[in-house]
Amino acid sequence: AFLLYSEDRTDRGIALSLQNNPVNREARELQHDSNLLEPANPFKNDDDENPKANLQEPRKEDDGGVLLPPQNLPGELGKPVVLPTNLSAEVKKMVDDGWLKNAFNQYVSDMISVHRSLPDPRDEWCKKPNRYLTKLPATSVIICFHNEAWSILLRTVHSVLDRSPKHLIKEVVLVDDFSDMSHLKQQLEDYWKSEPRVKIVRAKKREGLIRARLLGAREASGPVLTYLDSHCECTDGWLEPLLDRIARDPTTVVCPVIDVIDDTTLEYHWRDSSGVNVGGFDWNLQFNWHAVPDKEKKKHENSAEPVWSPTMAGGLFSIDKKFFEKLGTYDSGFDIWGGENLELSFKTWMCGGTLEIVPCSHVGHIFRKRSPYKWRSGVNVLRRNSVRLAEVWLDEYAKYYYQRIGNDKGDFGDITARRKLRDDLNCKSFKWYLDNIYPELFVPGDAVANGEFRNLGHGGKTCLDSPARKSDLHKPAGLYPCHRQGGNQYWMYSKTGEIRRDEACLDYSGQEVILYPCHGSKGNQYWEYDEESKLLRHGSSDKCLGINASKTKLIMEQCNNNSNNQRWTLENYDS
Ligand code: UD2
Ligand code: MN
Repeated sequence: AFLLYSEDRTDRGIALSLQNNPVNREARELQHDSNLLEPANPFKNDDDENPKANLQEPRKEDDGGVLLPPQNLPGELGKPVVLPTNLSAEVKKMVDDGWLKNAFNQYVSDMISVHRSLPDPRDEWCKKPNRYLTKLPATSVIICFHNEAWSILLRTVHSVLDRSPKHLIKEVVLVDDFSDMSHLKQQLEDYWKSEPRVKIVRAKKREGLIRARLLGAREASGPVLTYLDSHCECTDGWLEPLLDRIARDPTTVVCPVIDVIDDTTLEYHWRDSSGVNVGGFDWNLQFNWHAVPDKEKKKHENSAEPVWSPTMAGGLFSIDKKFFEKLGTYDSGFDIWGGENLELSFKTWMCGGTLEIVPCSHVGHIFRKRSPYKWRSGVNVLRRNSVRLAEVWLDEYAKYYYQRIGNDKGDFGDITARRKLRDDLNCKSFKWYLDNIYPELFVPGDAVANGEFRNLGHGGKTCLDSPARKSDLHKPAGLYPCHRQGGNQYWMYSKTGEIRRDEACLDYSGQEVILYPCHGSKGNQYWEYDEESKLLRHGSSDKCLGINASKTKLIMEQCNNNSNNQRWTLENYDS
């Protein structure tokens, strides 16, 4: 739940049309089917071991069961693998094809051992004797995949088996969400034939990750469920600190720190516990990361201790199976991707549990910049999931999400069973959750105005417009013809004089009018709105906000009561 994947992103459109091109399909299948096409080793040196050999079978173990990968192989110790720039046309095509299919560098992954070594990112605090209970519950590890790359999927599973105490892994359940890549069929079964702990479950139709996870849960026999994405790597000692929290209190839901595996080089990046983040969300119902709030920091002596988190990212967590069932698992009406992480987060807190990030546990994940697989056509899946979430869990706060989507809820299906679940569990209100678990969140109801901010100059059809994503911070805020659909034109005017959306505030320091992280100390982010004159006067410069004649740019000018291009209407203004 990191990126807002829109289903009609042009880059994905291109990817799909290329994939459907018979020539590409053939090349792809050749590669998957039989590994007939050896990826030519771009570092080719006749003495080198063929990198593809690493993918075929597990490495030999010495007597102590310790894996001994030669340190000079690509990617060992989580080091980056950088392809040379002078690739042959044939190799370049394979590299491009890998990107197209997976949205990460599959070619590089194929060069790296599926048992590669990783750095140990743990704080010394984590390794203290008796840090964890000696008797821990075993877990079923559930990994769902839809058309995952071979080497990435195997590395995920091997990292679990290689780096967990044997008795703590009840089984690894691989749930195939109706993939059509041929390497995920018989070849996958054959590969795990001699590993009784790995079970493969197949969905009979494309279910999406949420129902696929539920399918996995039904097959799981361990008292604890641990979910991972299919492109992860677990580091040393990742499991015990998670299970320890659940052993102490089965209503605790725990997430490891999610380290970044670089999508291009597969480098394993990690930070020490002082850089731990917790999860939040915005009123688009999108997940985001935050520094640990001071109030939470004060509760701990060491930064490696588990911290409370308002939400989870979604993919990587452990939960007591009975508690998961008590909470009604996931809403099985959620399709394909998204929203389920907030559903589980909200109900964990609201229905008597605790959600934690455990800094002693590190698992890497490849964050992709686009979604490589097909979604459903004709419905906005993510919106539908989010509306179901809002209808069931957000109470009177649901309207703030609806404002962001132009109040267009669409067909969200039947939610009576989910509402009943919430009633039966006697869960606390969303207001309680916001007041107690996520007081840092800016609530639009505290704003004096919310909706479109329309300029009355040059025809009066221009609105303040900007995506205001993290990547837009520090950049000029934009303008666009008003469209009345919320989204990038949904703004709030706060009681303290900010013009903001989520964490982004309109800010002027003498140059351009930009978006900047809200700092709450007025100054360059202070705007005084006068309902009579409709001027927005800026605090520190005493100038007024206007637009240029071509309606393309925000400008700051000497305030002028008679100038329509400095006049604004703020929707739902209520002083
Ligand atoms: C994040 C989560 C992911 C999930 C998602 C939706 C992390 C690291 N990742 O996005 O787990 O919670 O947010 O909120 O927290 N898959 C299927 N069937 C599908 C689509 C996906 O089985 O129809 C699998 C996919 O192969 C992968 C997992 O579900 O293993 C998550 O999908 P993703 O990697 O595209 O999601 P991600 O990491 O962007
Ligand atoms: Mn993922």
